[in-house]
Amino acid sequence: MQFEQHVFRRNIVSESSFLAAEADMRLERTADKRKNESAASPEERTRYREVIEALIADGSYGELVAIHIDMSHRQHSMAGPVGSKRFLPWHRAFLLKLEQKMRERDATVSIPYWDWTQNRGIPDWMAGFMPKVGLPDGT
Ligand SMILES: [Cu+2]
Repeated sequence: MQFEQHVFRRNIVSESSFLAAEADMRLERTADKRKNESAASPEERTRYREVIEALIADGSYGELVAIHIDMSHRQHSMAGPVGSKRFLPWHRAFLLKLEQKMRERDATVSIPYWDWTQNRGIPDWMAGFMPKVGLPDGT
């Protein structure tokens, strides 16, 4: 019971600071509109991949991956109804955090959306993009 309370308290602190950062980013981005990935130019696609590779190289991407694989955030449906309700807002905040990191490298880059109702397959320009990501714990 004491352990559960500790974990619960830790999650509230870490998630509240994460979501507060997201709220700050949202204020900065209110005029932005996501672009369909199919409309991204070859240059935009190249910059996207290059920025991701740069974030992998400096460890930033791995830090975000470590947050995503931490299931104590209960951000997926496997956490039950709470996870289902948290899925979209949690991932929206997560992607804004990623995009902020990307823009520190290249202010013109953005994360496009993928309309899988029109294109069921992984977009061609991302299909072979599977770089190895190192996590902060060295794995
Ligand atoms: Cu997820």
